[in-house]
Amino acid sequence: MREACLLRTRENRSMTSKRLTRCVAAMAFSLVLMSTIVIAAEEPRSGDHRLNVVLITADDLRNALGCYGHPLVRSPQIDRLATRGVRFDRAYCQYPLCNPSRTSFLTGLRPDTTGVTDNAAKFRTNRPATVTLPQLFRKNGYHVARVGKLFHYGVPGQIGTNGLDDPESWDEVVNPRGRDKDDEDKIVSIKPGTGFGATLSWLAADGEDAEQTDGKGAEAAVRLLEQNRDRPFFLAMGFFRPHTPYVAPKPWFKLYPLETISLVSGSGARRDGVPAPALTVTPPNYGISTLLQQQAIQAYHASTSFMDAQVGKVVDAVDRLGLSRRTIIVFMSDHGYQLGEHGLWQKMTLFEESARVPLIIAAPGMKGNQRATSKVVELIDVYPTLADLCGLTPPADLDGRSLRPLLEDPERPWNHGAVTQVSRKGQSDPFKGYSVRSERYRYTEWDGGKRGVQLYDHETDPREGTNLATDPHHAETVAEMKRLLQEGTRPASRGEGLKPAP
Ligand SMILES: [Ca+2]
Repeated sequence: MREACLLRTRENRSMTSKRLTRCVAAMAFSLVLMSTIVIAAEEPRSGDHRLNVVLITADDLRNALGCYGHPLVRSPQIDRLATRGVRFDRAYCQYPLCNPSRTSFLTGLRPDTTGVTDNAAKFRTNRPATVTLPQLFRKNGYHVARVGKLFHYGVPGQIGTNGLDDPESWDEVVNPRGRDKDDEDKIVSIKPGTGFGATLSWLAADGEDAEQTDGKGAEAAVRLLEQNRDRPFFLAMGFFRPHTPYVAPKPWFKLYPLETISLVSGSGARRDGVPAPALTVTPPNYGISTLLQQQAIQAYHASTSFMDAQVGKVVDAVDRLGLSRRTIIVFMSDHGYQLGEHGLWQKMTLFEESARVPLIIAAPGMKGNQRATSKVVELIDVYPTLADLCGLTPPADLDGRSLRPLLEDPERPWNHGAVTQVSRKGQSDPFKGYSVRSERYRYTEWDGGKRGVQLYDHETDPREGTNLATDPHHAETVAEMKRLLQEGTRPASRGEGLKPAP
């Protein structure tokens, strides 16, 4: 009996040992298989080793993100992307409005070069032979796809349509349309009867993220990534949040209790010393109540966090599919946004909040990855940067420059300015405003200076509360910033480099 028991015990041990051996062998086989799959995914089927590109854009997103130091905003997905690439802390749009800005960064040309300075013009009318950023990749054999808003479409009116799209730029397009379109009758607006896109309006929506237009867009982008292609790809994913109306599913609003939202005060609220063309909202804050302003900011942040979660779905898919080692991921906005600074809201100003944009470039193997740079860059630099990183030759007349040197060394000297411009269309005498940013100063001229000049010292006055333009102590700085503005607005001068900026 005892022997039988021992025998069984030995048998059991033997069985256990055999099972263990088989189990270990199976695990080892699985690991080999998994690593083979990962390697297979990392290696392009075609043997074409050029890098892929995932270009993710947000709409009307200012630098109100966790990775840019915002005390309230929750943006864990974009923050995560920032920790693996280079975060640009002084990146600026060329025009704080959808169509002019998008046309500019997708062509690599300044608005004065494209001739597009409103939301109706088409760049091919003026420059039919333009090769856009995605088109350059098409011409070089990439599969080039767009999901959502890259070239301009009106929000919310043209959601789900091509809008002002450029068919020559893409092999494949997806125009997502979600329940946000069907819920428009529930939207709250501070100015009922006005288009939702042009005023402050919002909705804490019923339903799930995946039902929203941007949720459907993220899913479409993931599906495109999952199509294992035999050639490198360029995928542009254009989210349109947090553009007005600020619509996001209800749980995102709960992240921002109204009592935690403070309004702009102190130097950031000042309007004295500001030229009239700079003040786009009169009366200040549209004259609406503190509560309505808080609700608008709550909804803007909620829309941002919702959009951030959709960004995470796309980035997760790149990682899950084993594409990260050979895929560049860019995250950026088309322009910034005012949330009450100087009593101003939305866009079309030349203050810092409207001109500045988030920009993150995560390119495999860059020495500067996981760091930030305080050097001044422009959205027109994205086109030559992506061409450079992928070994493509861009058109010779681009207005921007490759940011590769900063991706390799975020601290290197980089004495360039960033120019942002707007048009003011009066009934009879339209004129322009130009603003240039150096690492320290912002300088703005309205109608060549005839209708006002602004100078702000960001070292001492980051809220742009004190206009120093007419202060004789700053005459030298004004002269230097004028020179920087002239350098920056001269067509196709950008490749030559500028003199050291102040
Ligand atoms: Ca926009």
